[in-house]
Amino acid sequence: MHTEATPTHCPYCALQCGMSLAGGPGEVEVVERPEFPVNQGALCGKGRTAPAVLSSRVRLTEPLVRSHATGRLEAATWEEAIARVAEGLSRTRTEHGADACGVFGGGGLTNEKAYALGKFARVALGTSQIDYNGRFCMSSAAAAGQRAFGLDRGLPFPLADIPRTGCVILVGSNLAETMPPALRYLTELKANGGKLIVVDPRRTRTAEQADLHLAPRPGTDLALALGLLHLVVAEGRTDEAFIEERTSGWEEARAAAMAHWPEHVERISGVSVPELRDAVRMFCDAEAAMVLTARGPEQQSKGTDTVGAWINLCLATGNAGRPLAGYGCLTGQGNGQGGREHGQKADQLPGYRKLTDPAARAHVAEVWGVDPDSLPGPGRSAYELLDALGGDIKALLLMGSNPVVSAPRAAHVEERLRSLDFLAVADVVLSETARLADVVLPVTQWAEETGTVTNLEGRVLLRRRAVSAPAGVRSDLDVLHGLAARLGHEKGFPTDPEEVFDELRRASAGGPADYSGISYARLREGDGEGVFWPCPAQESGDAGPGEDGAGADRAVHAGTPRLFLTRFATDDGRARFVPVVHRDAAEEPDAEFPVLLTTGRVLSQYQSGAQTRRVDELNSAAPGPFVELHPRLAARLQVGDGEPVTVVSRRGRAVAPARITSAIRADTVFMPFHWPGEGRANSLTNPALDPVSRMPEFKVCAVRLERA
Ligand SMILES: Nc1nc2c(c(=O)[nH]1)N[C@H]1C(S)=C(S)[C@@H](COP(=O)(O)OP(=O)(O)OC[C@H]3O[C@@H](n4cnc5c(=O)[nH]c(N)nc54)[C@H](O)[C@@H]3O)O[C@H]1N2
Ligand SMILES: Nc1nc2c(c(=O)[nH]1)N[C@H]1C(S)=C(S)[C@@H](COP(=O)(O)OP(=O)(O)OC[C@H]3O[C@@H](n4cnc5c(=O)[nH]c(N)nc54)[C@H](O)[C@@H]3O)O[C@H]1N2
Ligand code: SF4
Ligand SMILES: [Mo]
Repeated sequence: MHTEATPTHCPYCALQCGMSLAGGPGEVEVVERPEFPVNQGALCGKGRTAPAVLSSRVRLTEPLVRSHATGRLEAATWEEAIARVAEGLSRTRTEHGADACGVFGGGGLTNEKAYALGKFARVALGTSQIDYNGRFCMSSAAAAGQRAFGLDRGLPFPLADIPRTGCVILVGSNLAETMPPALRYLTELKANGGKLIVVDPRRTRTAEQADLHLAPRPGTDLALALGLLHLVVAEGRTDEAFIEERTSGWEEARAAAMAHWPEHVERISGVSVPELRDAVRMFCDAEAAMVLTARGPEQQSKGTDTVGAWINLCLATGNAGRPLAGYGCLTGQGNGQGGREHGQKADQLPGYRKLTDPAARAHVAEVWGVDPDSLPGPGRSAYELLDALGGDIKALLLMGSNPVVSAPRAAHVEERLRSLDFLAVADVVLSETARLADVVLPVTQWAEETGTVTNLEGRVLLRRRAVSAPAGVRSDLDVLHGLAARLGHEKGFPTDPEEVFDELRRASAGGPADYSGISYARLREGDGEGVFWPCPAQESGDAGPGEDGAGADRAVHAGTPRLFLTRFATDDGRARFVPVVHRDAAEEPDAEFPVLLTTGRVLSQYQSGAQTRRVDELNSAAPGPFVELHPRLAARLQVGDGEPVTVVSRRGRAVAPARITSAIRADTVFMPFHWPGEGRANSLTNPALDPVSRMPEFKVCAVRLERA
C-alpha cells in the first residue's frame, strides 16, 4: 500500500528509530518500518508527531535580519543575510583577531554538518573557539570511557545484547520516558530471567520496572558505586583472572574503594547497607552483567570520576571485554555519538582525533589542503565559551542548539548572548536563542535532507530525504558554503552531503572513529540497518574511500558491533582502573538553601522544546513546567498539588506548579528543563564544571522553596 514511503529516521533522540514517510508537503504520514532492528517499528509520541514540525506554519521560511533603524528582526533575502553574517564575522576577526569569533554546534546535527562546522571554524574562520551542546550531554561518560578503555563509543555492544545478559544496573536513566521503544530490551531481559537494578532518586516509570530500585541522594552515585565495589571485594566476588589478564591499576583502585565502608556510603547516599548487599548479590550472581549510565550520574561536577567508579565495578567483576558484559553510556541526542567524533568539540579533529596530536593535525590538514601549523589549538568548553561571550568572544555563529533554555545559569548566558557585537543563528524555528540574533538563517531539517547519524550503539545510519523543504529554506551545508565563499574559501565546503561524507571518510581514516569503509552506497543496502564504527576501508586491494561500489566483490570490513572482545583500545591493550574517591557536589544544601534540585526530562517534550513545543498533541500531554516534590516537603511548605511554588537558588528563581508525589525523595525536588520563561529550570542550575569533561552540574544544586 505505501509503496512510495521513504525509509528514514526520527529527528530526535539517540535511538534513531527507523520510520518511513509517505505523502507530500502538509500531509506527511509516518509509516512503520518494522524491519529496522533497533525499534522494530515502535515509535514514541515525539517521533510519531515529528512531521508536524515540517509544516511551514511553525517554521522559519525566510531569513531574518535585525534592522538598524527599528532594532527588529525583519525579512531579508538570502544574499543580504549571508552577506551580513560574513561581514559580522570578518569585521570581528579584523578588529579583535580570529579567536574573537565563536562557533557553537549541536549533537542533533548530522555527521556531515558537524564535520563541516568544525572545518569551517578551523579553516574559514581560523578560530579555536568552537564547542557544542554535547558537552552538556554525555561528555563525562566519554571522558571516563577514554580513560579506562582508550576509546569512547556509547554502547560497546548492540542493544540486542541486553536481553541476553544476566543483570543490568541502569544508573540515572529514565529510559521509559527518554527512549520508550528501548524499554523492550529491559522487559525481555526480565522475561529471560535477568535482573534489573535502577539507580535514580525518583521512582520513575523506568524504576517501576526494576527488581531493585536504589534511590540515592542526587550527586552521590560516586559513593554508591565505591560502596558496591567495597562489598564486592569484602565478599570475595572479584574476578582475579580477568583483573590479572586484561586490566592495569587494580591495587590503587581497590585501595580507594576499600576506604568507602558500606555504612559510610549509606550515610552519604541514603541507600541502606542491605540494599547495597542485594545489589552486589544480583550483579555478581549473574554469569554476565552490564552497567549502563545516562545523564543522572554524568551531569555532575564529578561525572567523569563517577562513571569511572561504575567502570571499575565492571572491571573488578570481569564484566567488560567479553560477550554480553560491559559498561555502556546511553547517549542522548539524535547524533550525540557522531556529533562528538568529527570535530565540533573544542579539542577534536575528525575521526575522534586529538587536536593536540601532531600526527592527527598533519593527517587532517592534508585532507583539508592546509598547512598543519595553520590549524588552531583546542578552545574553550561549551559553558566556558558561552560565559566568555561579550568578553573576548565578540561574534558567534550558532547552529543546532537553544542555550537560552538549555544552558546552566541560563539568565547569565542569555545576558552574555545579548552582549555580543554580532550573533547569527541557523535554526528551523524561531527559538528563544534565535530571537536574540542579528541574523536568523532558516534551514532544512531531517526529512528534508539526506545525511548520516550515528546512534547510541555506534551504528552509522543514512537518514534519507523523504519530503521537499518549504520554499525559502536552505541547508546548513549551504549556509557554511556561502559563508566560507565570502570569507575567501570558494572551495572545500561542498553542499552535497555525500561529497562531505566522502571527505569525512578520508579525514577519519586511521583515527579511532574510522568511517573510511562506510559509504552512502553501503548504507542504502539491505534494510538500512547501518554499519558500526570503526569500519576501516580494507587495506588489501586498496579499496580506498574513493572507490564506492568498485569493490563489491572484494572483502569489505564488516564494521564493529562489539568492541574490546580481544583487547581494549589502550596502548597495552589492558583496561585501566582509575582510583577515584567520593567528593561532595559543588553546592551542598545549607540553612539558606536546604533542598536539593535535580532536573531532567518528561516523555512528551524534547530538550529546549524548540521543536516539540510546536506540536499540539505533545503540548496537551505535557503543557508546562512543574516542581515535583514529596508530600512531606509539600506539607511543610503548605502547598497543595497544582499550586505555584517558587524555587530559589544562588543563580535565580523559577515558578511552577507543584506536582506532589511520594515517588521522589523528601530532600529533593525535580524540574524538567523544557520550558523558557518563569518556569525555566536552568534559571536555577549551577554551572560548576567537571574538571576533566567540563560538564556542568545539571543534576545537583541547592535551592529554597517558597509558596508563590
Ligand atoms: N522525552 C525525551 N526524551 C529524550 C530527550 C528529551 O529531552 N525528552 N533528550 C534526549 C537526550 S539529549 C538525552 S541526553 C537523553 C537523557 O536521558 P536520561 O538520562 O534518561 O534523562 P534525564 O531525565 O535527564 O535523567 C535521567 C534520570 O536521572 C535521574 N537523576 C537525577 N539526579 C540523579 C543523580 O544524582 N543520580 C542518579 N543516578 N540519577 C539522577 C532523574 O531523576 C532522571 O529520572 O534523553 C534523550 N531522549
Ligand atoms: N537543567 C538541565 N539542562 C539541560 C539538561 C538537563 O538534563 N537538565 N540536559 C542537557 C542536554 S543532555 C542537552 S543534549 C542539551 C540540549 O539542549 P539544546 O542544545 O538547546 O537542544 P535542542 O532543544 O535540541 O536544540 C536544538 C536546536 O536546533 C534546532 N535544530 C533542529 N535541527 C536542526 C538542524 O538540522 N540544523 C540547525 N541549524 N538547527 C536545527 C532546533 O529547532 C533547536 O532550536 O540540554 C542540556 N540542558
Ligand atoms: S525514542 Fe527517540 S528516536 Fe525513537 S521515536 Fe522517540 S524520540 Fe524518536
Ligand atoms: Mo543530551
